[in-house]
Amino acid sequence: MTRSIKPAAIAAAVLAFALPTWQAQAQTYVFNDEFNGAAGSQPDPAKWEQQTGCEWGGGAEDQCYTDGGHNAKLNGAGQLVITARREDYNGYRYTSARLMSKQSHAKGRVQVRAKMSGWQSGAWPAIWTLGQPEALWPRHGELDLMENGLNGSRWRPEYHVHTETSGEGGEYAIDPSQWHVYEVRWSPGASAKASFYVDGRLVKTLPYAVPANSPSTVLLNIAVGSYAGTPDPALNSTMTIDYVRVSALP
Ligand SMILES: [Ca+2]
Repeated sequence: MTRSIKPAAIAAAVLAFALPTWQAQAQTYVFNDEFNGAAGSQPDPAKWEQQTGCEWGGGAEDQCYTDGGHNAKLNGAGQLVITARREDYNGYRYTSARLMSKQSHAKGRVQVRAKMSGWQSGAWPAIWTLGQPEALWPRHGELDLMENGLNGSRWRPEYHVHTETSGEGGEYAIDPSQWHVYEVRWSPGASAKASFYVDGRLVKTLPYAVPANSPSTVLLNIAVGSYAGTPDPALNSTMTIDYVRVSALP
């Protein structure tokens, strides 16, 4: 017997083919920064909190984070540049910057186009999200779209999830000193998952079990030392970011 197909099903199938969900929604962002602005200007204060201070990673990290355009500024070519460098500052030997988005989102898709300068010991650049409230970490989750510098003598960009039950992750097979789009799509809940992409290519889907109310902020920073090793005495490491775009998931 031949199975009949209802016209409505055909129409739905054609529509789904004609309008891939992600392409159809790609133009609408719930949060984004293209980093357009004058060379030397600061990141938009309406969008980013510049987190400052010198006691990070339980005191294991070697940087002070500054604001005021000292270590994070626009380059006038539509990009944000974060620089970690050797510099005496408040009794510390390195300065850097850490930006956290002022908006948080309970689910969605984060895309960040970025590139890094060459590997140096002690440089720990990261593009990530943090489930709020942060004080309960890792209960509300962390998603590392790109974390680098944790593996010794060369760049090996990685992705990870961090929850109460998982710290899984892996490596991207790419050269992070070239431009790449790092992406994660996630939703909350006990059986939720997070999918990591690079340049639009699915790399891995991992469990991401966090409470339903775990809105995530986006973070951009270069830490120094700690898990990234003894800092290079001449450290001067940059992460250049073309855009941060957050889209809603259906
Ligand atoms: Ca841009």
